[in-house]
Amino acid sequence: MTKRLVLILGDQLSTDIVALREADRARDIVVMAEVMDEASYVPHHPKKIAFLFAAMRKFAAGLEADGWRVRYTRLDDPENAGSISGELLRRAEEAGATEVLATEPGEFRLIAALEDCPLPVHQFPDDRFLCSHADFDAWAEGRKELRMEWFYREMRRKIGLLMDGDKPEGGKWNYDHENRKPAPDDIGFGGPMHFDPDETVEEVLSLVEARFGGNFGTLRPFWFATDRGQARRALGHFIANALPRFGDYQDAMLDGNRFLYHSVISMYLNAGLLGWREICDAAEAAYRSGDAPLNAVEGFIRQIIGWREFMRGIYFREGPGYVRRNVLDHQRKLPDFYWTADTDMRCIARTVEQTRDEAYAHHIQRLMVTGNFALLAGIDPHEVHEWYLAVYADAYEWVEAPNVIGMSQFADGGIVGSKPYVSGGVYIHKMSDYCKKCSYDVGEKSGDKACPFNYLYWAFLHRNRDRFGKNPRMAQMYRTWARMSEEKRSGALDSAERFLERLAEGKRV
Ligand code: FAD
Ligand code: DLZ
Ligand code: SF4
Repeated sequence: MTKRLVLILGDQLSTDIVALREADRARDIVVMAEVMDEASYVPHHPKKIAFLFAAMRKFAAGLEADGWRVRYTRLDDPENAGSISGELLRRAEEAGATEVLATEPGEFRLIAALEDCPLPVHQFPDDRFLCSHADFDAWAEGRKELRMEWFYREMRRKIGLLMDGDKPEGGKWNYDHENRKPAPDDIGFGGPMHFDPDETVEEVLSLVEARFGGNFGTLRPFWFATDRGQARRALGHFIANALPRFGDYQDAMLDGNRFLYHSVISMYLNAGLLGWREICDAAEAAYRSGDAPLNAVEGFIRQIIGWREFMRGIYFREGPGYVRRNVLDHQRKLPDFYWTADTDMRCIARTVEQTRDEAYAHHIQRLMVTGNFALLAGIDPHEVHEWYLAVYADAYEWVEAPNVIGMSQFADGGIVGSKPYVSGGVYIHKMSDYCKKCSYDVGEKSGDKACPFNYLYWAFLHRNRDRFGKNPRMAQMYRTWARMSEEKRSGALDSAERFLERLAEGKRV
């Protein structure tokens, strides 16, 4: 009988993953490998690497306890071939195996590497998602515009989540008008559940410290869940303690609170420790039992069965060239302060600091602080993409790229969003308390003390007027710009030019 290898990647840590379902416990051999190729295609945050290696080791031990034969390669194994294909070849030779069962990876880079592997590799569609590639393509076919809201409604109907017969629960599909409140003075939630490192985690932390200590990011204290049991507890903690306020403060930011009412489960979900269904079921159950309001639960499940699935659909539909899109022709280098937090812009400094410490920032920090700045300043979107892919514990290209290239940088020309997510300082001021402690003045529109987001915003609109001037969703802003006095307009444009010159010269801003 043919001997086969079963490949399990670092973000495929689910016991019901298709490659395992297709395999035979009695004759096939599971291969898992910590390899330098995967650990260094971008300079990943040390917490991200430690999380994955620890979770991989525990998952492998679980499979062995379940009767699977597992060949697990640690990073420091002298025989380590350094790449996934190399490890497959080495293990195939060792075991006399002639083919490989795999679940399709979440990045084109690795899909291509498996296609090029000298062994035959069967890549099965990853069915841990609600929407398959074929279903997404069928939904997208013939539509002039792909909009998440329509896709989301389709997903709600498909699985009957938060439905009242064929109508949405409560009569409306979307309760966002009740959400998006500015940050409250205090947060009655102590943040995500922390887990003390056990022996496996400690061993991995020492390895990561030695091998990746120079990467951007603080490794310790390390508090992530690293197995399914812990991830389930982290989910339960969120549902019971934070979900009820999730909707209200979803878009808020606080200088002194890194997590607000966010779930901080994306790294567990994306690695396979949790599944979308159990998360959404738990949230819906909290609503049905009266423990969480509809605006919170609807807002939360929309992120998971709406945005997350939509982003994956876009990535696979658009293909490998997507990460190189740059329709606005932005060419500036990513400023050093994305790595050092060394900037007087308080909102950026605090977001980068927390990214460095936690490998986490919530959506609005990613979109309206670091993302917004990069777009306004005209940073090369590919550099922005590589930064996001490296620094967040939940980052894999299938979900990161549409968020960065599409939603945040508008580099895809409007596939993900119908208008660019740009704002001046006023939005950040409304949704956070960063501006209070900033050395820039959010109320000033030009000059050395003025908030850079303010004049960069007008300069962005001005230089892109041919592209966005006729966009009905931006008409109001162009009218405001047109109504400003000539003096105000040139003040903003001059300030933007001076700021961008200082940035290019590497001066502190
Ligand atoms: P919550 O706010 O509690 O939301 C619940 C869940 O919804 C998340 O865990 C996540 O699974 C899902 N979700 C929410 N928004 C999105 C979205 N836009 N796309 C996909 N899933 C979403 N998410 C990633 O998982 N990986 C990334 O690499 C990533 N990069 C991003 C880059 C940018 C520029 C932006 C604007 C967003 C990015 N996101 C990414 C989406 C979102 O910011 C994170 O999913 C979220 O911050 C994770 O924190 P949380 O678990 O506390 O989420
Ligand atoms: C992100 C990552 C890292 C840092 N290391 C490994 C690894 O050593 N071995 C592995 O199998 N997977 C790793 N991963 C996850 C892969 O990069 C991921 O499977 C692909 O990017 C596809 O999403
Ligand atoms: Fe950020 Fe401007 Fe507010 Fe400073 S004033 S925190 S730069 S938005």
